[in-house]
Amino acid sequence: MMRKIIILLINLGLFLSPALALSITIDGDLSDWGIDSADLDNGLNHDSEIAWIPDSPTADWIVENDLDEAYEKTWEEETSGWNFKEHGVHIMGEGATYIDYDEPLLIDTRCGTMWWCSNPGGVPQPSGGERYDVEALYLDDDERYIYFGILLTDNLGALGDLAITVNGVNYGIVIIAHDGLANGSVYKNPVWLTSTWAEKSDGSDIITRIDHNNPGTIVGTADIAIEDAGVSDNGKDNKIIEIKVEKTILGSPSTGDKSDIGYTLTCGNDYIGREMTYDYNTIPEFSTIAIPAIMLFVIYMFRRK
Ligand SMILES: [Ca+2]
Ligand SMILES: [Ca+2]
Ligand SMILES: [Ca+2]
Ligand SMILES: [Ca+2]
Repeated sequence: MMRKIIILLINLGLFLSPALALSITIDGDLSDWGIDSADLDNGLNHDSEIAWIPDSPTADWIVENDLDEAYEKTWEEETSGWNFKEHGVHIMGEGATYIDYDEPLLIDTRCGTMWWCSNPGGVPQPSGGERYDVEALYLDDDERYIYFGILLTDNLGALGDLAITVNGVNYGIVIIAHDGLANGSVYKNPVWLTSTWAEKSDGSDIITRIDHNNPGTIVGTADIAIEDAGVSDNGKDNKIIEIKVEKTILGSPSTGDKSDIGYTLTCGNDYIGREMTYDYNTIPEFSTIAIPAIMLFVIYMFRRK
């Protein structure tokens, strides 16, 4: 009898333990994604494409460092003029497979297509120069968590919030505390602030931060670390933002479900985003496992009598 109870408890314990967990530590370092500081230097300053490839075959990612080679110049804040800027790697992939990515233009909404507009055809990203460059976004999941890694120029005063749409439901994660919203807070159905000067090339809004007056419903807290990347490019130091959030907070997406992920600074001078695919089913809540297990145990004890 006692032996059978122990076997039952061991089986329950095995069932509860995550079979597939990524070994990612939220410490503001992307070495555990397979991208160390030497890779970052090669990727940012020597235009290496392979330097950006993460270890995990299920990681979805996008890199858009500096100016896309399709464009000759972008608006530089420091000179208040249209200047040539370094061209950089523009690719997106899953695991080690990747394709070229064309970074779209921004539309300057202050002037539309008027002749005096800063650029009637659109403004290449990052508008304002390297100071606003958001360079890479990495996404991955295991059975319990979703993980995010973002590389960008050190611009802590202007960090936006992370937008995630899971199966049609929108969530926002507060990246750095602002306007009474605590960092790490996850809100469901928030109203978003938008760029005051630009929109996307398809005319849609560039969303920046959760509107603290209409943040939606708080549904949980994410782990966030923001640290120096240890590398600079075009004379500006870079930061890494690393985030981990429980899938149950985001509606428990299943294998094959998709999410739109987007990130930008408060100005919207450079947005980064892509669709990610979930590769693992979410581990159910404890109660959904424990209750059937307890019922089985009760039935077992009843039949012994
Ligand atoms: Ca890490
Ligand atoms: Ca850059
Ligand atoms: Ca940079
Ligand atoms: Ca961009």
